[in-house]
Amino acid sequence: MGDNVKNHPIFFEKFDGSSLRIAIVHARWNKAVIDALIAGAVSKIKESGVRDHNIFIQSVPGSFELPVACQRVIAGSLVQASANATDLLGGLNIGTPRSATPVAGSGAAQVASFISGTQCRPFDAVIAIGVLIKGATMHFEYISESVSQALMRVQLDTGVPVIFGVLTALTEEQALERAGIGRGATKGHNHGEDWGSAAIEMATRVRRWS
Ligand code: DLZ
Repeated sequence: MGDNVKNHPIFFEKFDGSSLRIAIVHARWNKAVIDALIAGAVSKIKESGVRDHNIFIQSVPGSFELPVACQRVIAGSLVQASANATDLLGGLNIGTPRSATPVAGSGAAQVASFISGTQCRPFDAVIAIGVLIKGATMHFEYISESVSQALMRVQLDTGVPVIFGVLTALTEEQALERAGIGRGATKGHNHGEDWGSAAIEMATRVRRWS
C-alpha cells in the first residue's frame, strides 16, 4: 500500500520542551475565557517538559496591547541573554531576571541562577492570548485586523515564533466553546492546548533551522 501524508512521521513527532523558555502574554478582557485558554496552553507546555521557571506570564489590558508587549518581552529576554555575568556582578542594572516564579533567595543566589543559564536565555516562543467578541460597532474589526497583522510583524522582525492565540468570536458562547468551557451540550475544545503545542513545536523547529 502506498504511503500518504497521514502516515508521514512528522504527524507522530513528540517535541521535548525541557530546554525551552516560553512566554505567554495575555489580555484581561473576557477573563473566564482567558483563564481557561491560559490553563490549556500551560498544561501542554508543561506536558512537553518545560520547567516552571521557564514559563513567563505577563498580562496587558486588552488585545490591542498584545503586539507591543510581545515585542518588549522578546527584546527584554534578548538583552538579558547578551548581558554577561561580569556586568551583572558589577551591578550594572539590566533588570531583574524574568521568570514566572521568582528566583529563590537574593543576591548571590540570584546571580548564580542567572549565570547558570536558566534565567538569561531568550524566549524560544511567545503565545499571545486575547479574546475579542464582536459588538455593535466596528471596534472588533479594527482590533482583530491590526492585532493579527502586528503579531505577524513581531514574529518576522524578531525571528521568535509568536503563536496567534487571539480568539475572534461572534458571540460569547463561541468564545466559551473555543476555550472548552461551553455552557451547552458540548463544552467544546480548548484552543489554548493547541497553542501550547504549537509553541513547543515552532520553538523546536526554529532552533533546528538556526
Ligand atoms: C475596548 C475593548 C473592547 C470594546 N472589546 C475588547 C475585547 O473584546 N477584547 C479585548 O481584548 N479588548 C477589548 N477592548 C480593549 C482594547 O483591546 C484596548 O485594550 C483598549 O482599546 C485600549 O487600547
